Amino acid sequence: MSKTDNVKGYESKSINWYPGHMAKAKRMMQESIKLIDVVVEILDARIPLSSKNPDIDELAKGKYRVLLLNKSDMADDKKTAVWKKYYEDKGFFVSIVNSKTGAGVKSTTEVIQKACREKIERDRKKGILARPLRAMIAGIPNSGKSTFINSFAGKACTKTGNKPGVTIGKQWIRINKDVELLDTPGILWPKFEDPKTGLHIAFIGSINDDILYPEDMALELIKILVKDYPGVIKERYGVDVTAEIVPNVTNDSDAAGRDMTKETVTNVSSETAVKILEMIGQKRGCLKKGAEIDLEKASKLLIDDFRTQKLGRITLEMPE
Ligand SMILES: Nc1nc2c(ncn2[C@@H]2O[C@H](COP(=O)(O)OP(=O)(O)O)[C@@H](O)[C@H]2O)c(=O)[nH]1
Ligand SMILES: [Mg+2]
Repeated sequence: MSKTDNVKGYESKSINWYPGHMAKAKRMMQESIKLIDVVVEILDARIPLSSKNPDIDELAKGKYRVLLLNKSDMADDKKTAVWKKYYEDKGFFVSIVNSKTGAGVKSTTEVIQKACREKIERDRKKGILARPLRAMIAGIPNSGKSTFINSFAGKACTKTGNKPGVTIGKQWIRINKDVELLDTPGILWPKFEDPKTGLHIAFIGSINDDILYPEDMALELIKILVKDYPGVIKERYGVDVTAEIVPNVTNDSDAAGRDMTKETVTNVSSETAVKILEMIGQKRGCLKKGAEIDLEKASKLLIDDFRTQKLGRITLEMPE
């Protein structure tokens, strides 16, 4: 039995995550979408791919689209800039924000106006008096919808209340003379097409951890860290990752005798990841009775360190 066999598979637990209230949330969005000009989707800048729900492209057909790369304070600035460009190239209007401090939040008004400039122009030509643009915030759980709305609306905001004849039961928050927000954000459930999406979404706390095994999450995190942030594991845990990998490389050099260092480091095997996890566990004294390393405990420690930013600012995904 290989070491990886001890690590329970993702597949075995990937079934029951889908929440029953998904249909209701989707219905709410379908109803609300008729009332709005622009959908502002909030992404977690640490996972700009996994936190974006492709369903919304269908739901928001014909609407202007803004993407906010939120929690930018927790993500890697350079990578956030790459993602911004990536989505702009796809036609989205993109803004980098930190809803917690408010950085970049106010300027969302301008981004919304830019996204809606066709409509603004059209109305002006028709001589229609400009009314505030109507926006709906959408995003997966824990992406920061409530935090963003509170920051964007600020203290001075007033709920405009029901608009007779138009939006019975819907509350609007007047942000300023240019923008109104629907006060109920659209909740989208993450798409789980790739098993990695499930793991990445779990890292940011969008789904209940009980659904996944911490070992699976830790191994995925280790693979990413070794590949993209090689110094972090050494710095935090005193585990020299290269020492663990380079010997394999020397043995693994391909038939043509090429140096495989790069290939190996960009694609760490699960075996190696388990070895690194064990070393982290050892360094941190995560032991079971009989001095066996407690991989679950080590995994939780690593995940917790990621979530509390003890590993620094880390972006888990890059465009393909
Ligand atoms: N560091 C940081 N934390 C944030 C940011 N935005 C939201 N949060 C935190 O993320 C968690 C989820 O935010 P919340 O607004 O409740 O997400 P919602 O489920 O989409 O409404 C909370 O603990 C927030 O304090 C941000 O820009 N930076
Ligand atoms: Mg909320």
